[in-house]
Amino acid sequence: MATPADRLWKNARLATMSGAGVVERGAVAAKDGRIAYAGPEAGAPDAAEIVDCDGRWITPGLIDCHTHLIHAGNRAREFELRLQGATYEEIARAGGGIVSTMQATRAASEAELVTESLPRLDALMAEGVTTVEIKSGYGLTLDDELKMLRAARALGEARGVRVRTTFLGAHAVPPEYRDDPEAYVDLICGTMIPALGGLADAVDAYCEGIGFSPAQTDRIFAAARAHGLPVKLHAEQLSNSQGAAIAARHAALSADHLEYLDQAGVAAMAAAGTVAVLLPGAFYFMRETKLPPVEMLRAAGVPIALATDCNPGTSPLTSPLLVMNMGATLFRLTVEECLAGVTRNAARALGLDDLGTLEMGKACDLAIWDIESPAELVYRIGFNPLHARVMGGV
Ligand code: DI6
Ligand code: FE
Repeated sequence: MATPADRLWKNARLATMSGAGVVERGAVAAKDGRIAYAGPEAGAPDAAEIVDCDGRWITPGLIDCHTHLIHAGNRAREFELRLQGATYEEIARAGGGIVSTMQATRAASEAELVTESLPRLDALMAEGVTTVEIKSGYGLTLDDELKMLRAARALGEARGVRVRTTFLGAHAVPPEYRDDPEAYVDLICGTMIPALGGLADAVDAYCEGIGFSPAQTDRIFAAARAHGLPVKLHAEQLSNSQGAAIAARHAALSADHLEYLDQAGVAAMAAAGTVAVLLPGAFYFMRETKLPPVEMLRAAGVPIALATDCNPGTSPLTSPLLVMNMGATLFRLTVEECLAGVTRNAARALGLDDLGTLEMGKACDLAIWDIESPAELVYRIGFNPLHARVMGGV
């Protein structure tokens, strides 16, 4: 018999999210932080410590693959203005929107950003999140962007959660460059990206009428790739700018939002292996009516992920369970698709192939649930059946 595992969770039902599907009466074993076994209990190894799950379900720890978790202040006032009829674009063009959060974020210290953002991280973790992507993009100067990225890393250390950071200097043109956006793109490409020095795991851009043009996005992505960084894109959210095709051309990990994505964009993503990250919280909060082309994505075999897009302007949302419910209710995704969206496909959207399924060799990040079937995770609204969360086998 091989050396015993460190810990064994037995008497569980497994949603492996791998080819193995569901395992009734299953067990998961951890050794040195990795999954040493996931399968029928009958074949499980010995372990130093045994946890009886009393028939509960185990899924991979949830992964929120698109957030703007780090920011200062909130935009409740802007929300009220929108309730009175103002549009998101009008507010942005009048100096509100992303720029108002930028001002608050520039004024905050790194420690203040951590303190303000921790309750949002705690809300995600309370629903089983073990990995979270966090973008910069509310600093828009080199120093303030680096401050955000350091705060994101510090947040992960404070809670022992896996954090992947994304540099989103191309979130908005800051006011000081309003008359010369190209000069700001030069700054991103020539100064900011070269200075990231390991603080960012990927580069993102907001390709939109009120953001950056396809040509500017292309330039930013070329600079990112030249520095060895993978890219992701906010694409086709408010209009079709053909951003997904640019993302695909740069072998993007993901293109996100995608309500206005067309067949050519879908085909480009399929060919490049780019994940479609759908963000139903933003769709809901913006009262969008144009649905992302789910049927086309399915037909082309593009993997679909789901994320909170937690941000103060368009998706002040910190519940991956509600995201799954919205994915099903608003976008008509199946239960299996919703679960894959916050596990296996979310891992892919971050380029993390050692997470997202219950398979030997993957990191032992688990969520253990008080439910009778996985559909309950998607079906309920505002109810949290998490029993326990396991990070790296602990
Ligand atoms: N993600 C974003 O980055 C923007 N919209 C979205 O869905 C805007 C975020 C903001 O308004 O602060
Ligand atoms: Fe976003």
